Amino acid sequence: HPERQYLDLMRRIREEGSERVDRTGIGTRSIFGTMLRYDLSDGMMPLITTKRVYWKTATREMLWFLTGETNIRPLVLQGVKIWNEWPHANYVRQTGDAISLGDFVQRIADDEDFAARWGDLGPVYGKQWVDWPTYRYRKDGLYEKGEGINQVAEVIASLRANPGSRRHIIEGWNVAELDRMALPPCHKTYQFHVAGNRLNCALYQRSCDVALGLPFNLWGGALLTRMIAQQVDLEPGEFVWMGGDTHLYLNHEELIAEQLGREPQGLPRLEIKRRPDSIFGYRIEDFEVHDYQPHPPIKAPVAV
Ligand code: UFP
Repeated sequence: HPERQYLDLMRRIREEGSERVDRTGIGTRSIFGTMLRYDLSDGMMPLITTKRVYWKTATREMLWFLTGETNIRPLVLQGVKIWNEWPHANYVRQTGDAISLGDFVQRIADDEDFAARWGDLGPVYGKQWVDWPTYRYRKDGLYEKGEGINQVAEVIASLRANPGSRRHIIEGWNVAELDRMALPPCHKTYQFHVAGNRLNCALYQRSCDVALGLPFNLWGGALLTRMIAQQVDLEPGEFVWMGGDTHLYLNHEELIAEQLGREPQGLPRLEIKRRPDSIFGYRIEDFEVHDYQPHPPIKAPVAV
């Protein structure tokens, strides 16, 4: 079963990973340099079955990236909570107001001005993917803002025009803007590769929370590959995931023990029910997952 790779990675980090003090102060066990490979043919997806993964939430996040949006408000209004901790922590730190996470999120939903001021994550994925900033240098040595680059649209154009290229890349790591991002991109580089009539994708993730983050990142990467394949009229090929610092948080032990005691079940498949005119035209209703009967969800705290 393809999910064995994920469980084996989890087990290996738990047994062989070196213990490290990390930015969050929680501590991790970590291995540097890891790889997982998934065949995406026949609709197959790297959707974890040993716990329920909220694939619709991850899909909404991916569609939100593609809009170029970096404010959490559109996610909040759809009930997607995954980015809430960061703006909340920032708000509490900057204002000293000890508002609860729940009340903060409610205010983001109710108050548009408040959301504009406190709900933005800075120039994270969406901004870099579809509107990477450029600068035009003038004769006087100063520079002015140029037109933003839509990397996603450009990769689609290059896959169509020049499939054999080795330069089909979407990059999130904008060095000049890292200091303004709530979280520097984790899934930072996507490279696409055409082999015959198939589209392969490699994702490089610099930092990976294997228990909570990776199930989402695997789904997201494979989903992006499926959408792009559909747009450029190729069959989905292989999805290769590569991790830099690949870790388990020390406070995830209960989740890990529970999950490693479970058996993968079934081969979930993704059906995309419509082919929009562009990569930016997908809606949540376009996606349906078949044969997904996962084990129950497992809750664990996210490290902020
Ligand atoms: N993380 C993921 N996947 C993501 C995401 C975050 O695994 O998509 F946004 C985890 C990795 C790490 C933390 O545990 O969040 C980011 O912290 P740092 O920037 O210090 O690597």
